[in-house]
Amino acid sequence: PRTIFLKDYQKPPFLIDETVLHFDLNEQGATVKSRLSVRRNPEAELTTSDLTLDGVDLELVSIAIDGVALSEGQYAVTEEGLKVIGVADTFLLECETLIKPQEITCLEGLYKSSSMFCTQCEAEGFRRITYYLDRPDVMSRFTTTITADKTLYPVLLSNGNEVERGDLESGRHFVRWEDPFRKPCYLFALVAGDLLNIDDQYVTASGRKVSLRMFVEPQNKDKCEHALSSLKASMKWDEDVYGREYDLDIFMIVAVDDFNMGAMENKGLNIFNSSCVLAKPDTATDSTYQRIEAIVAHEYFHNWSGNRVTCRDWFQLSLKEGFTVFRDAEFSADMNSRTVKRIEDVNLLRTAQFAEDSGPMSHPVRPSSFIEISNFYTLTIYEKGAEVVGMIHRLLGEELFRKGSDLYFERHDGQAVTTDDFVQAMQDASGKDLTQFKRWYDIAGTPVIDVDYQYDEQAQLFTLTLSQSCPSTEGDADEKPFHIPFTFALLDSNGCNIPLIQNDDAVFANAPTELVLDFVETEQTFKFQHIEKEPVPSLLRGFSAPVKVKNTFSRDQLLFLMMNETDGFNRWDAGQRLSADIIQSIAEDYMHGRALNVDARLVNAYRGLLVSKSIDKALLSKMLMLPTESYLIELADEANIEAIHHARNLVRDTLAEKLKIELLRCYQENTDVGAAYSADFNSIARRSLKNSALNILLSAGDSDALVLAEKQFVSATNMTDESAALIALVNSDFVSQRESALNTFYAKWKADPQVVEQWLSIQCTSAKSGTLEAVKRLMTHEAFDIKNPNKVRSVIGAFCNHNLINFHNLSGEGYQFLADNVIKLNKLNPQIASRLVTPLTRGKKFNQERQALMQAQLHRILSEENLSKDVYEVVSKSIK
Ligand code: B3K
Ligand code: ZN
Repeated sequence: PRTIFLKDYQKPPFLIDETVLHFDLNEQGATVKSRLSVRRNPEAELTTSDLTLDGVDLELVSIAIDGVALSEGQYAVTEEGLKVIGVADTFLLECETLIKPQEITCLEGLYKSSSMFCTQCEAEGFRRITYYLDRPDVMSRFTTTITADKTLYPVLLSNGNEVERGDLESGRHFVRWEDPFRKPCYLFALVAGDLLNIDDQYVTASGRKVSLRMFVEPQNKDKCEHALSSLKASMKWDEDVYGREYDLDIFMIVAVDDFNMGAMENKGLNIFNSSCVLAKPDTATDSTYQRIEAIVAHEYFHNWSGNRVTCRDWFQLSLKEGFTVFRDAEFSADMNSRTVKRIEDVNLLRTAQFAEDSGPMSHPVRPSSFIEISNFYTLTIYEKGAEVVGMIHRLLGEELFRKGSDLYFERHDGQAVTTDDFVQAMQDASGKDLTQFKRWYDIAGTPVIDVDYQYDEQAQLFTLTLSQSCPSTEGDADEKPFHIPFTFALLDSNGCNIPLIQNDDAVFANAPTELVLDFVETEQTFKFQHIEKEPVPSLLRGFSAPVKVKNTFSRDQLLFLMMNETDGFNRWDAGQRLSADIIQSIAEDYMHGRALNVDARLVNAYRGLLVSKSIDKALLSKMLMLPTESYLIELADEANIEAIHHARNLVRDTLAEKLKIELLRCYQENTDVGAAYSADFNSIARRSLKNSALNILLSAGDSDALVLAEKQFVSATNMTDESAALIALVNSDFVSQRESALNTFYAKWKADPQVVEQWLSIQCTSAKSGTLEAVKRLMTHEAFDIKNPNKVRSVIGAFCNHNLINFHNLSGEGYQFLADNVIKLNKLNPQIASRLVTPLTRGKKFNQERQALMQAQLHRILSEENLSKDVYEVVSKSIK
């Protein structure tokens, strides 16, 4: 396989002004006719007499230029596409190709998902539909006509506005769509099926009426309300916060069961994975409600950040993804608890993105090379990319950031641009020099910050010294520092913020109590004057940069921060650091066969939280959760999974035993009987609190909790409570109760794929039951289908990523199981196979023995014949 480099980028030699497509959909296959108005690109660096188009798995039926069929010798068909030899400066190219949507299992291009046709073109799927310049910097106006059997496919959709429809012979019909906006082909979409539409409307700020239309299979018609209300909220928010209005008369959302990722922002026709858009209270959990709100917003926001202004090439992917994740995170923060949203995002970043950043596939936010672009839809591009935009936001402040985004959209509307263009607009609008900041886009790896501080009582001076390093640039002579916004405060012994005076000129009364420090040197000192008593520093508030801060706090300081910190994120983080520190020392003792004790200070701190009348419930619901095993592994140099698992469980069981009364009270106080379901963040927090309390108690084998869980399981009126009770039972030692609950649940919900996915993953993530045998048995269950990515994720993905104690079993069977399935999926769906392989590439965190077992499986995969580019890239880069 060939590596593609950013440095080799060249402008397209040809442009396509108009794209006219005609689809004939049939049960045997589909015929695609294209009419492309091609012209030589006057700006191209390279002039060539031949036109080379991309095309994969296409059967060419006919080809003509300006109405004249080409003869042999005038064109050549290759594995990768089509070459038309010796073309003029402008011409009309007509092609007819035959494709087989029914046979596509990779879910790219035009494929069938149950009884409907749908498409997925990003990144390079359009070349599986017809011959084309399949690159984002070729933007064209699309007109699409679809013909199909009218009974089987009454609904025929594509991008833009419907302009014509009519009946044809032999029970067929057609619909024609015109998209007035030029777009790259990765934003093309087509859907055909027997679907119901649920309609709504939105009036834009300037008074234009937009029809909102959701298309679903008939059985899902009562699962659309939440997505539609999230959509309207997103449309309003983008007007209020970014001044961006929607630009077509109709916005459509389609739900599809077989989909490789969450959703796709095709112009005017977003296609969603059913699990990321369909919800009603009795089938979807709170976290699904919130995920849907975030993804609907994300795809909608792409209409500006991605579609109106798109990427020049796929190395710039984070231009649209990082920015759009930043936008959807801000939206969710505004709709819900800002602190909780930040906690969830940072948790993901610190466990999964940090692991990626130090793993074999580590890459910068703007990668400089790839083999398969599908492998780069990563946490680094998305989440770290969003952090990088968030840092610009922090450095510029709300107002200048908005000026910057206005300039960016205005300057580049209708263009395909780079991350440099984005930063330039931010710099030009704000006057803030972002030259050094750009390093965040180019360097992989997570910077580490060492914090040192001193208090001089006599001089009333507090001195903070920060130093930074980045593992990926170690030993690099040109190593330059990052520009890091470091949000900082000082707390007095009552937990109050102290005014921060950096030089004597500052007017005392107006001194800020929180500062975003511009940390730009390798080592840099900041001084704060008139500090009367020794303070406790509050570091990297709100996680103001995606870095690791070396822990400098004692347990007592962490306890103080856990109870008094005024920054909600840091307060939660202090609790996480304290719990992690305690779990780590228990794990050490466990490994050395010493007696195990849980530091009583942690129990007392939890008691304090549980009885506190003042703490915000949303924050408390997060503070009650111990650091995950994945995070504890990420914190370790060499992780001993048995010790971590054992130590964490011991802490949890101790809390259950010592705080039984408080936990039961928490359960009761947060249980509503007979109240209607609401997905507002306060109700969500209360359900989360109650269910955490139940889970802690039942995991420790408490029999009162068993009674509560069984009662909740049968009487729950929403899926959050029903599945939480099931999870608690499944993770308990009450074997007969757990089996009966699982059977009852399946019998009740087997017709609902979204609920069945939950049923599968609850079993596969149970540390108790999650033996590999149970997982393998589930793969032969009627509910499982290896061709459906959601089922694969719920079973294989859930087990390998979230059942660590069983996956990492020293027999090596977990690793072998994963490799077997990667090999199987490599043929069916390379994108899913390559994503699944990740846990096998994380060997670095484990001892030699486990590393050797993982490497053996990677070698086994690599020796497979016909390995896809996707799997090849990940596995070959992971082999030592
Ligand atoms: N842009 C799509 C992701 C496409 C993934 C292609 N392998 C969804 C999103 O980020 O909004
Ligand atoms: Zn996106």
